[in-house]
Amino acid sequence: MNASDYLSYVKQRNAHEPEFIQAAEEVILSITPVLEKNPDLAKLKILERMLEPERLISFRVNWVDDRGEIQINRGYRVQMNSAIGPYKGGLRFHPSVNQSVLKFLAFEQVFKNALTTLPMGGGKGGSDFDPKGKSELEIMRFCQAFMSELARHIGHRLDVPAGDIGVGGREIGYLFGAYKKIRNEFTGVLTGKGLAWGGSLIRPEATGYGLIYFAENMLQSKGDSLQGKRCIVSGSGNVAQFAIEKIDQLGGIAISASDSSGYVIDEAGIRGEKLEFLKDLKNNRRGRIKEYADQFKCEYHATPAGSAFNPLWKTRAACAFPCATQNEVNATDAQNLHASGVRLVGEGANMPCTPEAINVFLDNGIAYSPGKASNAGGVATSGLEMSQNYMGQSWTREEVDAKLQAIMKNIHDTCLSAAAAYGQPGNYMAGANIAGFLKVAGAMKAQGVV
Ligand code: NDP
Ligand code: 2IT
Repeated sequence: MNASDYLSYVKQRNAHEPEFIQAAEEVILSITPVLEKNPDLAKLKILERMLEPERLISFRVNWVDDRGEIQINRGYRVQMNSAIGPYKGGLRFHPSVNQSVLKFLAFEQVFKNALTTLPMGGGKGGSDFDPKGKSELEIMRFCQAFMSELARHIGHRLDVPAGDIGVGGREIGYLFGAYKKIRNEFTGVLTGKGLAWGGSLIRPEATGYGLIYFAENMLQSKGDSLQGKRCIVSGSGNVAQFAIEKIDQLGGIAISASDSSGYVIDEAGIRGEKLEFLKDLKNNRRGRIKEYADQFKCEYHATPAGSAFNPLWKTRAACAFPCATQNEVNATDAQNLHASGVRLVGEGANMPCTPEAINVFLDNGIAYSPGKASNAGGVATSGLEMSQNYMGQSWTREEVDAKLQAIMKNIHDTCLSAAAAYGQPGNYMAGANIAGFLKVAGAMKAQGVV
C-alpha cells in the first residue's frame, strides 16, 4: 500500500473521527518511506495494527451534584498499544472529550512513550466532565464515580493513568484514594501522585521543563541558546506554568500566557512573584488569566470567538510554545508567527499545530518540534515515578532532573538521526514518527500476531 492507500484505509474505518485521522495522517506520511525500505513490516501490517486500539473502553459515569441532581457523563480508556510496556498515558476531563480526541491522544502517546526509552506502552482516557465551576466536593464525587468503573481496567503492571487537561494533583489524589479503597491495595497505579504517597519529585514540573530543555537542545544544535530570547507561551495550566519557569531559568523572557478566554502580554517577562501569582490563580483559586493583567497592569486581550486567527501569535518573538490544546495554531497563525520573527516552535500541548501550520514552518525553515517529542518529559518522569514505586525508593530532585535532561537530549538526538537516516535532515516530526514507529514495530514483530 502507498500513503494514499493507508490514508483511505484510516478514513474509511474512522470516518467520524477527525482528530484521530489528523494524527494518523501525519504518521502515515512519515512512515511510508520506512515501509518501502522494510517490506517485512508492511507485510506484517504493523502500521494497520498500530492504528487500531488494542482495547477501547467506554462507560457511564453517574454522580450527584451539590443540588442533589443526578449527572451523567461519559468515561473512556483507550488502551492503544502494549508492545513495549504497560499502557501509559493521561486522563483528560474537558467537555470536548470524545472517542476521536482520546484515540488521537492515545495514538500519539504510543510514539512518545517509545521515544522516552522507558518501557511504557500507550493509552489515554478521560471524560466529557467539565471541572469548571464545580465545587471541591463535586470534583471528589466525580473522581470517585469515574474510578468506580475505571479501577477494573487498570493496574500498576497493566495500565497506569496520569494527569492531562483538567486532571492535576488534586484529581489524581481523589482518583488514587478511590482506587485504593475499591481494590484494597496500595500500588503505583497512577502517576503524578503527592510526594508523601508515592509521587516523584519533578513530575509536576516535568512536561514544561522538558519542553524547554528540548528547545535548548534544538538551539544548541545550531550554536544558539535561549538566552535573551522573547518567547510566546499559550496556556496557563501545568505545562505552560513550568515552561515559563524554565524559560526564565535559562535566560529567556516568557512574555505571554493564555486561557480559553484570552491572553496576557507582559513585556517585562512572567517571572518571580508574578509567576507565583499565576500558579496560585490557576491551581488554587481557579480564576481567569485576566486577573493577572489586572494585578500587574499589563495587556489583556479577549480571544475573539470564531476568529480566523489568534492575535496572540502575532506578537513579536523569537520562539513560540503552544501549551494549551489541539489545533490552537492554524496556517494563518503560522504565517503570523513567521512574520513576527519566530524561528522556533516547540509543541508543549499535544497536536497544537494543524498540518497546514506545520507545513508553513517546514517551508520557511522554522525549527519545529512535535509534541510527541518535545512534551515527552512529562510521561518520561511518570516512567521514573513508576520505577521508584517498583523499587520502593525515591530519588532526589537533582537525580530526577538529571535523568529528565538526559532523556530530552536523547529524544532530540534520536529524532535528528532518524530524520537524517531517511533523507529528511532537521525534520523533527519525521524523525519522531520514524524512531517511535521502528521501536514499537520491532517489538510487535518479535511478539507475533497477537
Ligand atoms: P491544564 O488543564 O493544566 O491547562 C490547560 C490550559 O489550556 C488552560 O490554560 C486552559 O484554559 C487551556 N485550554 C484547554 N482547553 C482549551 C481550549 N479548548 N481552548 C483554549 N484553551 C484551552 O492542562 P495541561 O497543562 O496539563 O495540558 C496542556 C496541554 O499539554 C494538553 O494538550 C495536554 O494534552 C498536553 N500535555 C500535558 C502533559 C502533562 O503532563 N500534564 C504532558 C504532555 C502533554 P482554561 O483554564 O480556560 O480551560
Ligand atoms: O500527554 C501526555 O504525555 C500526558 N498527559 C502525560 C502522561 C503521563 O502518563 O504522564
